[in-house]
This record gives sequence, structure tokens and C-alpha cells, in this order.
Amino acid sequence: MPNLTDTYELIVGLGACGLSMARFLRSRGHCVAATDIDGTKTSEAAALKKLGIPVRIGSHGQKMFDQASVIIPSPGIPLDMPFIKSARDKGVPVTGELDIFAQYNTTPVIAITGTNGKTTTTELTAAMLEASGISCFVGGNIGTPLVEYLMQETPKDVVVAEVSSFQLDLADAFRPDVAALLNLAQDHLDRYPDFAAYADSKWSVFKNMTALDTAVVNASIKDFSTRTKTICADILEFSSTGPVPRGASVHKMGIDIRQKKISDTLTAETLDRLPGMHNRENVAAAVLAALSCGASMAGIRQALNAFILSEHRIAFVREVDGIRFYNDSKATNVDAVLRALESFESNVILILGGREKGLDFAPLVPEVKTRAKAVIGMGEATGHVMETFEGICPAYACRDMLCAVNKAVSVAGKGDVVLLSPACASFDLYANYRERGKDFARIVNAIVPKQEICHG
Ligand code: UMA
Repeated sequence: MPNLTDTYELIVGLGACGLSMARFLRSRGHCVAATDIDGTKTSEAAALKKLGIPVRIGSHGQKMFDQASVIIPSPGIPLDMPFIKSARDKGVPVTGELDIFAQYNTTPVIAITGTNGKTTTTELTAAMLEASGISCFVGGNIGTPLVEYLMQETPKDVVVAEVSSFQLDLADAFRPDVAALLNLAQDHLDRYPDFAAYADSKWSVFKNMTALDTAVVNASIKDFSTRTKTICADILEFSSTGPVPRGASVHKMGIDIRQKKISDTLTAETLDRLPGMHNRENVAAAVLAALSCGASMAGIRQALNAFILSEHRIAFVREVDGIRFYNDSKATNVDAVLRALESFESNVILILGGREKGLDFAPLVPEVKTRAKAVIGMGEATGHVMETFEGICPAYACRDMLCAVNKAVSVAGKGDVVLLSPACASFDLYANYRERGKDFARIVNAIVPKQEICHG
């Protein structure tokens, strides 16, 4: 336990966000302390101690919280943690990355939120701006904490931030110049009392915006008309369920863009690299956000022609003996799995499971009945997977990825698809969804084709 006499700003959690925050606040002369419940964070603790930051790892401890003038929890820290609750009750401010970033940042910000497609849309928006000659810093929930930008020497023209509900829960003053809400579906119900509370958090991205700012909103979201009544920003809509008056109408043939100065269409051919209606909605939101920050249609087309989807979003890994394997490790909720299943006609062997987030798997049943040949449950959620799908289709329980892939290979035949699309977080077995996706790809790439086995 560090020897602490004065008050300090207390950072809770020494993952990516907490480490960057500690370094940033220290670089601006703040008195900072940090704590992480994980006793193995020794190298992180040592790095911070070198900067003169007292650190306690292995447990948190009341004394450390008692002396804090401000508490800065990392996004993944549950806000109902007793230490945080009691500090709040005593009037100690609890804040997060978005507000601290907003306090120091002077660059225009595009914030992108929603249940699914945030990362793709963030990457697309930045690519469209860059191809239009507008430089970007990309950060937030996508992986690089936003305060990293504040420690860079060269400023950029625009910050494109992927923003999660966890980050928004601690944002009072954050006011992006442009914000996009892509969609809303059940997620993180282990952290929120109900879906309405989760939705409130997502909609709060618009709460400080004024008429000078732009809100890009999917008009198909339930409660769109009531929710948007409270938004002061200029609203641009997009939708794949019908034409919109101002914004982007998404349909099978392409995307029609109708704005004050621009009337243009992106054809299906231009959108080739981003299959599925859900991706077209992501493109529509990115186009509207990028145009609002000065992108050109030429730059937008150039970015779309070069765009490569994340390797963990319905990404083709390999074909072995006529079986195609797809990695959709980033599908950490039920809605994302539905989008993935819709991308295949039939004969899908679906690998589901991981750490539960309080989600109901039942909405998957109709699509599984139509498109799946088998379901394989893995990790902590195996029991829930089996309960939901036994009797619906062949269902198998596996402890880990190796077991799941081996089972999939044993039940798959020529023409089938093996799809890892877990509907769960990865933290039961992996550090994050990327590690899970990489492990799947590694195991799939090691499969020896039957022909090779026969030829010895
Ligand atoms: N910890 C404690 N006490 C606790 C619980 C955890 O000290 O009671 C510690 C853990 O031991 C660990 C640290 O807190 O060392 C982890 O903090 P964190 O979960 O906030 O993780 P970071 O590495 O800081 O990553 C966070 C985001 N994580 C979450 O929101 C859960 C990352 O989003 C984000 O990329 C990163 O900041 C940079 O901004 C990930 C995510 O899963 C991708 N996001 C969710 C999602 O997309 O669904 C919201």
C-alpha cells in the first residue's frame, strides 16, 4: 500500500484506459494515484511508479478511495462497486475519459455509438475523411484511449471517436461536434437494470449538443420520433426501412444521399466490400458524419473502394474440404449474431458462447431453425446455449475453442459453413474478442485437409 498523505485523483483499473489516463494526468502536473484489483499488474504498476504515481494492486481498499478528490473509473469498472457508491454518496465526483478529454481537447470530434457496427463505422468515417485530405485521430472504445491524442505533438483535423455506453455513463460535459447513433439492441444487461437504461445511456451522446452540431441518427430505431424531439443539434437521418427526408436512404440498389448541398447515389458496386444491409447502414452513417466534417464524395468513393472489414467481423478464414470457416468474434451480442446468420442461406454450424452479458438467446431460435445445421456452445455460457437450442437442432457442449472447432469439423460436410459468432463477451477464456478470433483462426488454419491425411 503506497504512503499517501495528500488528496489525489484516483484512477481505478490499469487496463488500456487507466494507464493512458494516469500518464496523461501526470504529464499535466496532476497529483494522481491508481489501483487495480488484479495483483498480476506488476509491470503496469512499476511503470506508473516510475512516474511518481502511487499504485495499489491486488485489491482496492477503502483508505485509497477516502483520500481521493476525484475518482476516474475505467469504462469496464462496474459503477455499483461499493467503494465508488460510497464515494459518490459523500459527494466525491466520479468522472470518466470523455469529460476529461473534452476539458483539454480543441479539435472537432465525431462520436460514433450504437450497439453494433461502431468500429466499422468509425474506421469508415476516418478513411473517408483521410481520403478527402482531412487528417484524423481514431480512438475511444475502438482501442486507443482518447487521451493519447492529447499527448501527441502534431494535431489532427478531426478526432473520430468510437464511444461506448460505459464511457457515456460517466460523461456530463462531453459535447461532440457530430455524433452518430447507429442502432440499438439488447446488450450489456449484466450492467444495466434493463434495456431502457442502456438505451438512455446511448441516447445521452446527444444531450449537450447545440444547433451548431450535427446528429446522425438511424430513423428505424424504436422511439426515434420521441427521442429526437429532445435533440437540439441539426438531425440527419438514415434508414434501410424507407426513404428519409434529409440524410441517407439505404436500399438494395445502393444509398441515396440527400443533403443541403449534396444529392448523390452510391451504387451497389461501390458498396461491394461491405456486404449486408447492416453494413450499408454503417456506410450511410459514416458518409453523413464525414460530409458534416468536410469530406468530399470523391474521397468517400475512394475510401469505399479500398476499405477492408475487420478480421473479426464475419471474416472468411479458410475453406477446408469444402467447409468454409468464418470468424465473427466481434459479435458479442444477440443482434450481431442475427446479422451474421442472415448473411448465410443455410447449413451453418454456429459456435456460440463465452462470458454472459444477461442476454436472452431465444431471439436466435427462428434464424437457427432456418439456417443452422448445428449449434456448438463453448465457455461459461455453454449451459445457457444448450438449454436454448437442445430440441431445436443438434446442439453440442464444448469447454473451449479447440473442442468447439473439432466438434464443428466432425459434424460439417462439403458446402457447410462454420461460423464463430459468440453472442457473448470473450473474457471467460481470452483477454478480448481479438484474441478469441485469432485463436479460432489459428486452430482453423491448422486443420489438415482429409485429402492430405489420405496421401499420408
Ligand atoms: N478492474 C479493477 N477493478 C474491478 C474490475 C476491473 O481494477 O472491479 C481492472 C481490471 O483488473 C483491468 C482493468 O480494470 O486491469 C480493465 O479496465 P477496462 O475493463 O475498462 O479495460 P481497458 O483495457 O481499460 O479497456 C477499456 C474498454 N473496455 C471496456 O469498456 C470493458 C475497451 O473497450 C476500450 O477499447 C479501451 O478502454 C480503450 O478506450 C473494449 C470493450 O469491450 C473493446 N468495450 C465494450 C464493448 O465494445 O462492448 C463496451
